[in-house]
Amino acid sequence: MPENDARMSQKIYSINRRQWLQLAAAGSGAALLASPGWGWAADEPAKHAASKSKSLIVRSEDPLNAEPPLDQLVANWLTPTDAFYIRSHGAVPKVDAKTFTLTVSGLVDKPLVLRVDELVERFPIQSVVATLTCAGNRRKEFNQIKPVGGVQWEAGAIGNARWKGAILSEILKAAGVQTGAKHVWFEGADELESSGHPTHFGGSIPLEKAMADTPTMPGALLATEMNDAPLTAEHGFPLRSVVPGYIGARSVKWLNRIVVSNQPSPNHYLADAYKLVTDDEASSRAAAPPLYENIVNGAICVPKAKSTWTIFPKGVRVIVSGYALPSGQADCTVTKVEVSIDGGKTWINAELEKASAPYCWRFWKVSVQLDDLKMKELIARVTDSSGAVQPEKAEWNLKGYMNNSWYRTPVRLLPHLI
Ligand SMILES: Nc1nc2c(c(=O)[nH]1)N[C@H]1C(S)=C(S)[C@@H](COP(=O)(O)O)O[C@H]1N2
Ligand SMILES: [Mo]
Repeated sequence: MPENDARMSQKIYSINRRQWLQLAAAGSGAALLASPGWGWAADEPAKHAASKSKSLIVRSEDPLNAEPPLDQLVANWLTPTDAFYIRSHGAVPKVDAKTFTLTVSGLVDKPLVLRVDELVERFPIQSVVATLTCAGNRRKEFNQIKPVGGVQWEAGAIGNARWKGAILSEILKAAGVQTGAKHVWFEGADELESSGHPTHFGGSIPLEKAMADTPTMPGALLATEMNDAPLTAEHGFPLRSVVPGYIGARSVKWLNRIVVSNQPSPNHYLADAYKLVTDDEASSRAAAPPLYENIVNGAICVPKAKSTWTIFPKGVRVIVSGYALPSGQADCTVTKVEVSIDGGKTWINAELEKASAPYCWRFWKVSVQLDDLKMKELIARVTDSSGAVQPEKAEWNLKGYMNNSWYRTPVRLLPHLI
């Protein structure tokens, strides 16, 4: 197929079937990566690996939820795996990579059952950089308006990685999507409980998104690698979906089931959770649409916000830096980051670092002189190419999702002491 050939030339095959089998034979992802430099020893159980890593602040031990300190987060445009946030709803499932299979069923002519080595062997592979962020990133800041439950994320539930794997649309084409299909469901192998019933983590994306490949970016990827190494156990070994531009919850880890349907997934994490509601009524949840695309967002990472404030001497020059995330539509990029030291009355343009890439965050920095003894905070806001701007206040919601308010770092100035 000429069209396929053209696309294939863009792909990099870095892992072949034999290598995959060797990796699979070695055991879990964590064990594979238990080499010096990965931050933990080979004999430590994978589940505890990240909490032992110095790079992450653990927000909950069981299930493991952890985020990096903000100054570390902006140390690298490509987030090292051991500094990448971990968001799990349950324990990391025990999987045997040799026998682990992905099933593809539903509105398809030819249902598929694929081992991961077959997936890697049979379908075109692509390697892309995309930012993943949790819809609950910056949840903690909502407490200033009204308390919110859930993992108390600061602004570190975000990371930018290189993902490599099979292109979802190619697998769907091989299965033969039938007319009437509108959604692609994902389900993971982790065993969870919802309202007393056993369930799995899952969700879905519109078929249109699954098929929305460009030469440089797949609509979605079935990733086996993160940052040029097999996925670690916490990040979904041996297989996860990666949906560029969508909230992290749609990138399902330990992915073992795909269903093509005319309906969105009935899974709790799409049908009920991850919605913007202000009360706990089932009717409100049913009426609210599922969250899919990321919204424009950003945070100041240096200086790091403290629980009280950071103190500077009056007149000091400070370099303020952070990350900026564009909305999750195709081709949307960060176009402007502004910083205010007078409560949002006037704004100073920050310098944007690195060429902008679709579905990726962009770093920025600006040097400001702090002269006004009355100043209370550094504020930052991001604008993207769709014209979306971070609002002064995001709408409070019960679950604390999609907080993209102006980011505020409290500071206090001290007069010069002579
Ligand atoms: N199977 C499974 N997939 C999952 C989750 C989960 O708990 N189980 N958490 C989701 C959420 S809410 C987010 S934000 C991302 C986090 O991916 P990471 O842990 O690799 O950073 O995974 C998503 N995929
Ligand atoms: Mo998330």
